[in-house]
Amino acid sequence: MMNRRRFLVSAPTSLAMLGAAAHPLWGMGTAMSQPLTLQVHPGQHRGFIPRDVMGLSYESTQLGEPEYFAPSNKALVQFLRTLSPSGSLRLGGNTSEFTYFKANATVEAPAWFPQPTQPKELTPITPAALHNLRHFLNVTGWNCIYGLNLGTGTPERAAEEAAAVVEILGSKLEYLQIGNEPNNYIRYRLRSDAWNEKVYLAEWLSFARAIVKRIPTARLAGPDMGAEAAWMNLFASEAVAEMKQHLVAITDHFYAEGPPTSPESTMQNLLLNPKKIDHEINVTATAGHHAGLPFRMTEVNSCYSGGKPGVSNTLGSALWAGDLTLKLLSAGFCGINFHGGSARQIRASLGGKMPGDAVAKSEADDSYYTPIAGSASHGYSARPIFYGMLLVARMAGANLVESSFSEAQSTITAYAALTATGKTMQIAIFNKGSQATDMLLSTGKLFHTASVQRLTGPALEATTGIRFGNATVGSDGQLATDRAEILRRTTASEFKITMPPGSAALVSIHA
Ligand code: BDP
Repeated sequence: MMNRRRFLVSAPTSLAMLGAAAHPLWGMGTAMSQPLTLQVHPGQHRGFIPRDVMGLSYESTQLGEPEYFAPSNKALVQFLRTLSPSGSLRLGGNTSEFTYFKANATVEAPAWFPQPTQPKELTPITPAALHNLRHFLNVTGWNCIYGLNLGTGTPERAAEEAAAVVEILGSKLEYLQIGNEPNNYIRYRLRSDAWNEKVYLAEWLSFARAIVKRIPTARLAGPDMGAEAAWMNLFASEAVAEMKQHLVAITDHFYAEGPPTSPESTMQNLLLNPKKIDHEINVTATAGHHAGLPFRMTEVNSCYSGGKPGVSNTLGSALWAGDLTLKLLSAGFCGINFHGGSARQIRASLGGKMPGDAVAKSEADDSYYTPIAGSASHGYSARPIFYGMLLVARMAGANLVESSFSEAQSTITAYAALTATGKTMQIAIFNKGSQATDMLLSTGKLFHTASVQRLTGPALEATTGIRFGNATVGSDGQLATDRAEILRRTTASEFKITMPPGSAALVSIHA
């Protein structure tokens, strides 16, 4: 008999305790002899999963094609609706710094002298594009996080654009942001070497003042950048101190790996090395708590610079995305926006190149990490990561509760939640390892039936053949429904499930 010592660590943090080096089993196929028990503690709340937890992030220059975020782009509308009836669409990215608001036909582009790596022209954003966006948000049921240009903009132009955005998007506007990843402005040749967090804060405040003077009800968030402690902390104290009535969230960006050409940007690191994300969570949660504001991951993906083929576009990325989202929620984040879009848009954000092309030895039409690939003319398709997002989106509106494994786990994570009525328990399980694992789900409550929707694919590296609930998302964006698999009840409160290697599951247990 194996010694089943009880490790009363909560399931989401158990992986964090073990670095990737502590994963000798990765790559082997041995089966566990003893079922692993997940004990759920339904009375111990861990946080709420907001209705708009799941989101997408696109480059602002996508608005330069006003027919993209428009109700006439019917398939795209359906992809978003399938993902969530109430998601969050964030517009921003590097290209937000190279746009201007063209209020009417007479408005000329501001004078612009591009540096070698910058777009040759600034992209106009018109009221027509904003009206289409509003209708697109209406028909999808989604809200919008809108990024204004700090990099090449002025407070006056930002205030004018903000006024139009507030008026046209109305209740569909979650909040405005000012600038994208300001900590990178020297690298992107948007500012001189004198740029630092203090100069940034002063500029951000000058834009914010112009915006709130024009729109006294404006809702703002920031700093919309990776969690560099000095920048985050300064923003969380100083920007919040002055803009208290207007600031509604602290926002973070995260790329797990990168660049795509690095031999270190691997599936194994993505799935099993928590060091980088743990640090990120710590910095952002500290800033969020200090500010007394919700915090959201407004731009995220598996590998920066457009993603890595063979990692960012695989089943592995789906498991990563689902697991990451629930890990963030467990740490107090209120939502997440996965970045994506066409290769054209992402190349424009990266100085004209997508380095993943060198890895793939071909030129892609879409970024490697995008959740939705394609275009209106060629048709859209769901990438594997879409399925991981879908799994967690199904938990929106539920309350996370504590859970713990009977033994510390390095490749398996699990997260439990109770729906608003308390009558259904949802358990998301991710097996990122290479061995099948038998699990007992001990719910701590009397339940009668349990069913499971599995997230599966041929292999962690598979880019096609991904299924959720034994169904696929079609080119029309619809997820064909299939009969859910029923789980066997072993006692009044315990169910048994086998988790195949490289798979995830959303278990729904009903009273
Ligand atoms: C982020 C930028 C975004 C890029 C992305 C990337 O905000 O515009 O597309 O990196 O490197 O930092 O893929």
